[in-house]
Amino acid sequence: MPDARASDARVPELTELLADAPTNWGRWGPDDEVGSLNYLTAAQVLAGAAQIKQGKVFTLQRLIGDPAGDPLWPGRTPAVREMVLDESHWDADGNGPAFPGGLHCADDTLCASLQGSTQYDALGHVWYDGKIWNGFDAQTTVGGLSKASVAPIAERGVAGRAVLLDMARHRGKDHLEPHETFTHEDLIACAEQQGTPIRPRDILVVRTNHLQLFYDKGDDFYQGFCESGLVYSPELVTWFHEMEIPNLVTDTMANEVTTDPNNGAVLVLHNALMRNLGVAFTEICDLEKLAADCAEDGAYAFFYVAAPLKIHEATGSPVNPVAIK
Ligand code: UVW
Repeated sequence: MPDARASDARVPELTELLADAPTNWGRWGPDDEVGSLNYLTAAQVLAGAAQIKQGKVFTLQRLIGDPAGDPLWPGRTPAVREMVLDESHWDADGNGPAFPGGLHCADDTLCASLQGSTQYDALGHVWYDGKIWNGFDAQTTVGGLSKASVAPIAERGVAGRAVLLDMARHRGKDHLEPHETFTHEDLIACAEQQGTPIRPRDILVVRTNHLQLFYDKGDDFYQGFCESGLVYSPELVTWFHEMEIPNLVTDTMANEVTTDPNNGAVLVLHNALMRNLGVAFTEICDLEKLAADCAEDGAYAFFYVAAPLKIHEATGSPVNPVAIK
């Protein structure tokens, strides 16, 4: 689990820390469940499609059930896929169904944490002070998210212009280190160094390659667990708000530094950006092939398309986002 702060200073409640933070509650009506994805208008879809110049396609999902391991937030368990029907059913025991014509087939099931793979978070996934996105009562999460589940995001789909922000290359590193943070100003500097400034309503796709440490270190990865990532400041939240960022996509489990080094609170940006502004979060992406290609051809903007699964009242859903250049 996230490590305690070295200092014994009091950790502020999110209600205090975010007391003056902006929200988009009510902006798209009292019933809205997709938040800042509303910024992805037809004009943004066309702006995204206009980035397609070479016909290159990159899928951004990590393999579920990877023999190398599935990177999971502490306390979550890996997906279990089980065969329920295969050729063995027609071997010695002869239990396979006898289809007219002699058809044989394979079937299986998947038992998986919906937050445990490359995923979209539902806007109702996190909260404080008894309210989730758009001011819905936190009681609406009991027994399933009757408000702001992942299903409305799945129903809508996500398509727009995206820009890759390769923070690892920008810092001259193979991967960012535990606890390592960056700000919106670092994102802007990274984009400028790459030659592709961030535009309003861009989907931000941020590469840290931090999870390389999961594959390199095994269980030691979880010692003093604190992922690298964006760190909260009021200025960062204002920048996301003014830039009307619809979707934050990263290659880490939580899209932000786990424990804020400035105040000791955990997952502050989940609340400031997702709960308050309605920014969609896409986590645990594999950005390695896309990033290598961007470094080679210098084209960091692309068409981004994703649709999580339509799962009733779910807190999140696996997804395989696609980047097209
Ligand atoms: C938690 O649920 C703690 O985080 P995430 O949204 O990163 O899965």
